[in-house]
Amino acid sequence: MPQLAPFCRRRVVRGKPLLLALAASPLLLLLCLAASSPEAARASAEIDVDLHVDGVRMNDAQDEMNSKAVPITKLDAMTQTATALPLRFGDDGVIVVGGRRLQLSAVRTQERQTQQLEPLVAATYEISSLRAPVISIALTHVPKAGPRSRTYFAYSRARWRMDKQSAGIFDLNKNESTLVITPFDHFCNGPILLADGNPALVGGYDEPANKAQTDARKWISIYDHNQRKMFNMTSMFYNRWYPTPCLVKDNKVLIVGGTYNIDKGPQIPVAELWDPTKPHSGTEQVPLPPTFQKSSGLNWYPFILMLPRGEILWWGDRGGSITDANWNEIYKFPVLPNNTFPYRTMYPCTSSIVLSAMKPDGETGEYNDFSIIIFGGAPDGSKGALASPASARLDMFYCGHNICDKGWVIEDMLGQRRVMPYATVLPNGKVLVHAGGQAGIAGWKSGKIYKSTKPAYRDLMYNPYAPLGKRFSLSATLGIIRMYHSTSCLDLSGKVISAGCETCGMTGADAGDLPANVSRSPDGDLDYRISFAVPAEIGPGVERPVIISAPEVITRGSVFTILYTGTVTGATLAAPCANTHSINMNQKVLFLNLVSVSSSGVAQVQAPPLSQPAAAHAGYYQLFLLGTQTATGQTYSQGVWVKLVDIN
Ligand SMILES: *[C@@H]1O[C@H](CO)[C@@H](O)[C@H](O)[C@H]1NC(C)=O
Ligand SMILES: *[C@@H]1O[C@H](CO)[C@@H](O)[C@H](O)[C@H]1NC(C)=O
Ligand SMILES: *[C@@H]1O[C@H](CO)[C@@H](O)[C@H](O)[C@H]1NC(C)=O
Ligand SMILES: CC(=O)N[C@H]1CO[C@H](CO)[C@@H](O)[C@@H]1O
Repeated sequence: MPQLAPFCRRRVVRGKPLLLALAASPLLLLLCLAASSPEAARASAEIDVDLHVDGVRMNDAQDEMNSKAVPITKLDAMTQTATALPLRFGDDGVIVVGGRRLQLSAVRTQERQTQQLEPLVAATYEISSLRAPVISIALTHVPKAGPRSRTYFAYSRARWRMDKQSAGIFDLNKNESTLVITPFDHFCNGPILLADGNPALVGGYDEPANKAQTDARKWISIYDHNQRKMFNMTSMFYNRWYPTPCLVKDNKVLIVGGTYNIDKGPQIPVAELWDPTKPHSGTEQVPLPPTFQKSSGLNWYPFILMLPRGEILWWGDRGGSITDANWNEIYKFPVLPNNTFPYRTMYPCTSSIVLSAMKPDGETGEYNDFSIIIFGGAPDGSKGALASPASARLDMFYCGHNICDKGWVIEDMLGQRRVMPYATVLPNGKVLVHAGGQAGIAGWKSGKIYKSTKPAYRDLMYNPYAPLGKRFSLSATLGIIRMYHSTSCLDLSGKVISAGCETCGMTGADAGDLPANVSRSPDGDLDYRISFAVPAEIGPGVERPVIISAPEVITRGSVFTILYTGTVTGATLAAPCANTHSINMNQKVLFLNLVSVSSSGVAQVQAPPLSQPAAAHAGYYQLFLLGTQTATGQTYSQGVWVKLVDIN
C-alpha cells in the first residue's frame, strides 16, 4: 500500500475515521494516494481509470492506482480540510470526473508560474479611430468585399420608433462606415456566413416600440454587399429569438433553438434546415436529438457544429450529443462534473465555447481529432453571484466509425471569473478569451440594475498545446471593457477586433476594481468604439511572415502556392466570423499540411482533403501563414481571403 499523504493520515472527515471516509469517497482516496508520491506530484497527466463512484473498494482503487503511473499535480501546498478537497474548485489539486475517465490536473501551480513569467503579457490593446455605425450586437465578416478587405457587417436593434437602419457596415482599411436599411427586425438574430459569402440573419425580434420594421422572429434575411441591402428570403416554421444557425452538409443551414417568448420559452421542439441555394423555399423540420433536448432547457444560442466527417455536435447547457447524417444520436457527452464545474453554460449563464483549431494527419490531411472548450459560465439561479472561474475541455477523436473522448478536463482560469466572455481561436491555435463580466448573468438591465457586474479588465489567453496547468496566461489591462451585446472576431490583421456593448457604463461597486486606466465609453452604457487585442506573438517588434500573393480561389484536395517573405512553418484557414452573444457560429480554424517551403519565398500548401468535405465547408476563409516560435507563442502573418471550392 502506498503511503498516504500526511494530511490524509491525520484528518477525519465529518467525524468518521479517515479510512472509512476514503472508502466512501474514491475521489478523496485517489487524491490522497496521489499526493503521497513526490515524483507524481510534479507530473501532470491523466489516469486511465474507470470511475466507480458507488461502492468502490479501497483495495481495488489502490491496485488501480499502483498499476498506472500516477499522474498528478503539485499538491504540496494542500492544507485544506479533507472534506473541502474534492469538492471545492481551485484549491490546489482538482479532480476531474469525466464519467468515463478520471483526470487530475494542476491548478494553483499555474498561477505561480504565470506570476514568474510576468511582465510577459499575452496581449495588448489598441483603439481604432473609426467608430462603428451601430452598436455591434451581431458582427460578421464581409469576405466578398475583396481579398484584403477588412469589412464588417454589424447588426444592432431598432433604436427608436421609426428607425429603419438597425445595421451598418464598416471598412477598417478605408476607415469608412455607413448604415444599412433593415426592413425586418433582426435584433437578437443568429448570424451565419453562407458558402456564397453573404451573411444571413436567422430569426430576431419584434420591437414593440418600433413600427417601421417587420417582426423577424420567423424570418431569414441575407445582406448582399454588392447592393448594400438586406433581402428577406423565406420564413421558418417557428418564431426564433436567440437561435443558432450552423453550416452543415451541402452548405445548408441547420437552425436550432431560440424561442417565441423573450426570456420565457418554451423550448421549440424541432430544428429546421434551410437550403440557401433554394433560398425562398422554406425549411425542413429536423428532430432534436433526445439527449440534447433534455439538457438544453429553453435552448437559447446552443453550441452547434459540424464535425469533419459530417456529424453534427449539439451542446446545450450541460450536456448534449452528436448525430450522424440521419440525425441519429451516435455519441453522448460524458457528464460535465458538477463538483468541479457546477456551472451552466448557456444564456443567461453564458459561457463562450469553441472548437479548438484542428490539425490534419500528416499523410491523409484528414482531421481526426478535435476538442471543444467551454470558457466560464455562471452558477444556476445566479443573481449577481460570482461567475465560473473554470474552463471545461473535452478532447475527442474518431475511433473506427465512432467518436471517443478523453474525459472532461476542468482547468482553473488563473482565478479569473467569466460570464459571457468572447472566445476567438487564433491562426496559431491559441484562444483569446476576451472581456465579459466577473459576476452575474448575461442580460440587459432591469431598471437600473445591471445583470452582470464587475467587468473583466484582463483577458485570458489559452494555449491548448501547453502542458496541463500551464495553458492560461493573462493579457495587459484592457483598453475598453465589453459586457452584454458586444462582439469579437478574428480580424484579417491577425488581431482580435471587438465592438459593441449596451451595459458598459457601470460605476461604483458594479464596476468592481476596474483600473482607472481602462477607457470608459463617451456614450454611457453604449459603446460604439472599435478596439483590437494584439496577441504578443504578432505584437510590435515581432518579425512576422508576409503573404505576398495567394490564389483567390483554392480547390479542395489541391496543392496551391503562396509567395511570401520571412520564415514560414505552417498555414491555417480560419472560417469567417459570425459572432453574437458570446457565440461565434461556425468558428473553425484548420491547420493545413505544408508540402514545401523554399528559401526563395514559395510555399506549397495542401488544401483540405477531398475525403472529408465536411471538415471545411465550401466558401470563404482567412488564410494565414505561421512563422517562428516567440517567447509568447508562434507568430503568424496577416491574412488574405481565399475561397475554397469543390471540383464539379
Ligand atoms: C477615420 O475616420 C474618423 C471619422 O470617422 C476620423 O476621426 C479618423 O481620424 C480617421 N482615421 C484615420 C486613420 O484616417
Ligand atoms: C451531480 O451529478 C450527479 C450525477 O449526474 C447527480 O446525481 C447529482 O444530483 C448532481 N449534483 C448536483 C448538485 O447537481
Ligand atoms: C493600468 O493600471 C494597472 C494597475 O491598475 C497597471 O497594472 C497597468 O500596467 C496599467 N496599464 C497601462 C496601459 O497603463
Ligand atoms: C413579410 C414580407 O415582407 N415578405 C416579403 C419577403 O420578400 C418577398 C420577395 O422575395 C416578398 O414578396 C414578401 O412580401
